[in-house]
Amino acid sequence: MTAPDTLTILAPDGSLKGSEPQIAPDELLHCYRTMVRVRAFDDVCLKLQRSGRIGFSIPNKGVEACQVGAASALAKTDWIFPSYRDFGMALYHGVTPTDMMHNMFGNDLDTARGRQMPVHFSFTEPIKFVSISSPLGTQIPQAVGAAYAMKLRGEKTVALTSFGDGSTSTLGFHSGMNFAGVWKAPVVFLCQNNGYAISCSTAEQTASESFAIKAKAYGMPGVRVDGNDLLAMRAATLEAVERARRGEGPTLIEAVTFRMGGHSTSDDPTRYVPKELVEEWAKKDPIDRFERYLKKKKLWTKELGERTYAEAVDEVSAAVKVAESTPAPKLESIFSDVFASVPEHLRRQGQAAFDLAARKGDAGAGDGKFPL
Ligand SMILES: Cc1ncc(C[n+]2csc(CCOP(=O)(O)OP(=O)(O)O)c2C)c(N)n1
Repeated sequence: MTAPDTLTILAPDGSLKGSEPQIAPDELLHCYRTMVRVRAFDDVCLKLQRSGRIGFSIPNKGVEACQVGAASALAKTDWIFPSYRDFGMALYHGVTPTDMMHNMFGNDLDTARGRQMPVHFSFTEPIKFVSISSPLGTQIPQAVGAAYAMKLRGEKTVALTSFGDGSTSTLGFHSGMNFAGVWKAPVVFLCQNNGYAISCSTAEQTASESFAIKAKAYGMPGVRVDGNDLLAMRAATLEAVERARRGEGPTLIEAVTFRMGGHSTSDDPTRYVPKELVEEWAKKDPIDRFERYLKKKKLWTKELGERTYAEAVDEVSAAVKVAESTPAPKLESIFSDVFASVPEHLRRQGQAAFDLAARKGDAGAGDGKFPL
C-alpha cells in the first residue's frame, strides 16, 4: 500500500514546504503561547497528581499543534465537542487556566461541581466547549445533532468534534459520520491519530490504509494532515470550516501525530511504546518546529521561549493556589443543576440524606469512617 498524501506546510526544520499562509504576527504568537501554556499545564498537573493533590490528568505532550491549529480556525460562535486531550482548544479561545484548574480539583467553582473526573471540562463562555464525556465517541453524534440543528435554524455556525484513532471503532463514529453525510451537517470531524489508543497501536485498530479514507464511505471529503504542523492543521481545518459554513457539508480530517507522554497519569507507556518511536517523534515536536519557523521570521528567540514557558508555569501555579483553596461542593449540591424543579420524591430522599449528614457529620477524606 502506498502512503496516502499528507498535507504539510512546515517541515520539521521550520522551513516552508508549501505556500505560506498569511497570518498576522500577533496571531502566530498567540498560537505559540497557547501551545506552551498547554505544556506548562501538563507539567504542573503531573506534579500535582504525583504528589496526591489531584487524582488524575491527561498528558497532551506532542499533540498541541493539532488542538491549537484546529481551534484557531473556529469563530467564538462555533461549538467544540472535544475529546479529553484537547486542553489547547479551550485555552486558545480564552478559557483561563483557573477555570480549568477548578475542574482538576472538582471544587465548588468547577462547572461540573465535582461530579466529573478531572480533565472533563465544560464551558459555555467564551466558546461553547461541550462537556467531555469518558465513553469514547459519544461526542461525535452529539456534534452532528447540534450541527444539524444549526442548519435547520439557518445559523452560520459550525460544530467541530475531536476524537482519537481508537474512537473510530465506536458506533458513535460510524453513525455520526453517516448522518452528517446524509444531512450535509455543518460539522468538522477531527481524528487525532496519535499512534495509540492506550496500548493498542493504529495497526491493531484499522485495516484501512488511513483513517481519512473512511470519509469516502460516508460521502464527504477526507484529508490527511501533518498533525505536528500548526500551519497545516489551521489551513486544513479552515477549509473544512468554510465548506461547512457555505452549506456544503462535513469533512473528516485525520491529523497524523504522536502522543509523547502516557495515555493518562495512570499509564506507563514504556511498557508498550518502542523507545525508537519516541525518539523519532521527539525530533518532530510541534512546539520546537513552530519555534524554528518563528525564529526564521524573527519573531522568536531562545530568551522569549524560556520567558513564555516560565510565565505559563507561573500562571498555572497561580491557578492551582486559587483552585486548591476553593471549597469542595456542598453535599446539598448533588441535587442542584439537574432539574428545573426538583421532583418531590428526590426532594424527600435528599432531605433525609442532608439531615443524616447534619446529625452524624459528613464523610471526611481519610478519616477511615463512613458516617452515613
Ligand atoms: C466506549 C469506551 N470504550 C473503552 C473506553 C476505555 N478507554 C478510555 S481511553 C481509551 C483509548 C482511546 O484512544 P483514542 O480514541 O485513540 O484517543 P487517545 O486517548 O489516543 O487520544 C480507551 C480504550 C472508554 N472510555 N469508552
